[in-house]
Amino acid sequence: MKKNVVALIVFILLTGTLQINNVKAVADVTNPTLESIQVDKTEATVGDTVKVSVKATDDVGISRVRLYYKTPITNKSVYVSMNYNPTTGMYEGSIPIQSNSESGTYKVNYVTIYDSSENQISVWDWDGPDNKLSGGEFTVTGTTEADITKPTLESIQVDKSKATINDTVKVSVKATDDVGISRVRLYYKTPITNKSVYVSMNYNPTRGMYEGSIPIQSNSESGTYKVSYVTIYDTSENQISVWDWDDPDNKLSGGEFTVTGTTVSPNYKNMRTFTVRIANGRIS
Ligand SMILES: [Ca+2]
Ligand SMILES: [Ca+2]
Repeated sequence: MKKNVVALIVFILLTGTLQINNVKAVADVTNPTLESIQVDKTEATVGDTVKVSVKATDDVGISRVRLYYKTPITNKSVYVSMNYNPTTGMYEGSIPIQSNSESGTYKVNYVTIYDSSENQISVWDWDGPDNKLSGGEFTVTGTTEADITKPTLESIQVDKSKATINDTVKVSVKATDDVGISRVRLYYKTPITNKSVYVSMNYNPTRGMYEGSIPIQSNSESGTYKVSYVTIYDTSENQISVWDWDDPDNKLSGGEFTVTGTTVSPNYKNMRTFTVRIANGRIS
């Protein structure tokens, strides 16, 4: 019994010492280096796959590489998943060219390289001409079905312009796109404290509109709620935002509604808040 305890203590001491030495031995404070980026073809068309390879070095070891391209027309950032190929000693990714891929020259937007201690280095396309990213360029031709047109906000409407406690205001957004809308994000601004409130919007196929609900509760701020901004995305991640301060056609005003009868009136602004602390069942 006693022997076992001694053995355990010796074990703990030994492993503790070993761990400390181990940490000291592998402390890695040096960032990795990007050596080069290359593609297996500089011209591509529908049905091709462009293989991109990143060579990186580190004093200890590379753990992963994150690579983003920029599309030639809409300048969207596109993530390319990179995996280590032990045969070539490089990180490799594939970019399939489809009929709806944008035509033109694809350039690397940025690459981030991590070593095994999470030290990292990022190289950006604006880092200058010697940034080593140009090796990743390739040009796509012969694709004609890319969606490069942003969606349009047609209108916003509410089912009631006046509301009180226990009402639910239903807000509807009509949006169009040459291909298709994927989602709508809508934010209201509260009348007193000007807080931005997100309203979840879901597509109603019967009405062809995105719809959301705003329940009015006793503690809702009273006054006029206005749309702060709406962002509409198409199925190719093209997006348009309409803001309350940049709405020349006054399309957001259709979303306005006024709340009365709730306890949070304009005087609420002037109320003081304080915290009551309860300890051992007594207010302290
Ligand atoms: Ca390192
Ligand atoms: Ca579109």
